[in-house]
Amino acid sequence: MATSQPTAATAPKKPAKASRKRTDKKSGLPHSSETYNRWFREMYLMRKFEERCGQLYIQQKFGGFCHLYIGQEALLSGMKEAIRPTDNVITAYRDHAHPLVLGTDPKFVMAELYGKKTGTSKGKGGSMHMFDKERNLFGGHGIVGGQIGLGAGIAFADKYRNEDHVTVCFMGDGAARQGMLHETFNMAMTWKLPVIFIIENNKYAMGTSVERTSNVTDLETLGASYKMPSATVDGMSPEAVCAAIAEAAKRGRKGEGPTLLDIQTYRFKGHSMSDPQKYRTKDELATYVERDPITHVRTVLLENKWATEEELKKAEKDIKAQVEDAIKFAEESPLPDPSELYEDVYVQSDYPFVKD
Ligand SMILES: Cc1ncc(C[n+]2csc(CCOP(=O)(O)OP(=O)(O)O)c2C)c(N)n1
Ligand SMILES: [Mg+2]
Repeated sequence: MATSQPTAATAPKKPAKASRKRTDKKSGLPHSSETYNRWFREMYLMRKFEERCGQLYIQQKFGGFCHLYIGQEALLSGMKEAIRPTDNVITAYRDHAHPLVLGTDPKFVMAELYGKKTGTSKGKGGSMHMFDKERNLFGGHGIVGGQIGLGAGIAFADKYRNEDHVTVCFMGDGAARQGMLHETFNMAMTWKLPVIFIIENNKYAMGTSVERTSNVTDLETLGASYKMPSATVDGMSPEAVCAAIAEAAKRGRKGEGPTLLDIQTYRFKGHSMSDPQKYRTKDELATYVERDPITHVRTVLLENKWATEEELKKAEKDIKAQVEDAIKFAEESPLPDPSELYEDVYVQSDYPFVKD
């Protein structure tokens, strides 16, 4: 753990804001114009940021890995609406969009991808290790399933300190097959930890489908052995995601323990940048692209006259400019000095096994 990054025990907490969830009486929709407008802008930012990342990676502007979130945005917008700024988030390596939705300036995320000193992990983490201490984002983890136990640990710290925060712990459908899940579920239920385990079920772990991974394809049932409240959720709908996470968060804050949500989504791009995608059909992809959450939210805004076409076009233009500014910032930022190589690796500055 880097010295500049939080441990669960030291992370500063901002005061909780009141929940913003409101039903819009006139339209009958579960959220207000304000929320749909914010969802549109958030999801559009995630999408454009990731599209540019894909292009920049191909141009070899930055190296390492690059796993894009395109198609899965409704999960994060739904989550953001359901939780408080004081809650914690931890995820795997498909993590560029998580800081964006939590409010990290895109330029710091882009700088991290470029390995620059101004990046969220001072350029030493790269694509798979986005952190933001102020926003309680605990990474960005490259070991599949590694963050499952860490997420429960963060929740344990909050429970120990009598905080009413919850931890949202994301994992892929592939990660859900790791042994770590079972050990963690067992203790999280035994100790009734305030953690929401979310399977970002995009149907594939690299090129391996859920069906090829196990006899049990209904991932919600993984909670059953531990009597963990579990549900399957439509991940192309920010409304459904928000409702499920809000309910889980309520339970967590009341001391009733963890929840498992199998949130069914789809990634529109390959696993990473070098993926010929022979394991899926174009038709399958098309059925999910038809349900693009950005198109859905755009339609809601226009149909309810909560935004005009011109306003949305203007928002799109502004967001594209914001992403270009982030790229410029990343390109113009300095690389970390080689002398910093061993800094921020361990909290203990004189950790004996690193320096000569
Ligand atoms: C412990 C471990 N095993 C294998 C890998 C290689 N690997 C990287 S991503 C991945 C697939 C994980 O898929 P999933 O959990 O569904 O997440 P997604 O990429 O779909 O978001 C694998 C096997 C790894 N990083 N860590
Ligand atoms: Mg997956």
